[in-house]
Amino acid sequence: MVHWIGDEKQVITNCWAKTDVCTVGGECLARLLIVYPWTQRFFSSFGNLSSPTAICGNPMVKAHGKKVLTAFADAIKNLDNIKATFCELSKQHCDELHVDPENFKLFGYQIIITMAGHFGKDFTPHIQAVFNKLIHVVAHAMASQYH
Ligand code: HEG
Repeated sequence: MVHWIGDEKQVITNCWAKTDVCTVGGECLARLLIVYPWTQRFFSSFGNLSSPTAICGNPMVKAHGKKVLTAFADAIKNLDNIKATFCELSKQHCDELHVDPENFKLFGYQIIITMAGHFGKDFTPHIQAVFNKLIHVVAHAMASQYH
């Protein structure tokens, strides 16, 4: 189980309270699809992903990014129970969606980059370190039911 130390839980909840899941979610998924174009293969039903402009303006990308970040928000509400929180989603991503678990980390990095952009200098190295820990815990939980 993950050990949260010092002010880590506080840092996460404070920062998340100022995060607009809708905007940040869309930007994270768009960045994933642009920076790591091979991830587009999972979203062939999402319509036009032919250029960065198309991806950023695609309403299905925005909606799905919001959905993923909303699931992330569930992790933040259950910081001591992240593995159990993602048990079913992990099974689904393994058995039905066949998403390589490496992609969970790549998505997490986009969360950090997007938050850094939104918060600017308020996104201190300490806050970045705490979120880096969180995204690795989530990626680990999302991979926990793979076989
Ligand atoms: Mg996944 C569906 C969460 C990373 C590809 N993802 C979903 C759903 C949730 C979710 C909540 C909806 C499930 C449902 O409606 O039953 N995803 C989730 C989390 C994370 C993640 C919390 C990472 C940390 N997903 C992820 C990555 C990819 C991916 C990295 C691919 C590169 N997810 C994926 C696909 C679907 C979902 C293809 C189905 C989309 C659809 O058909 O609507």
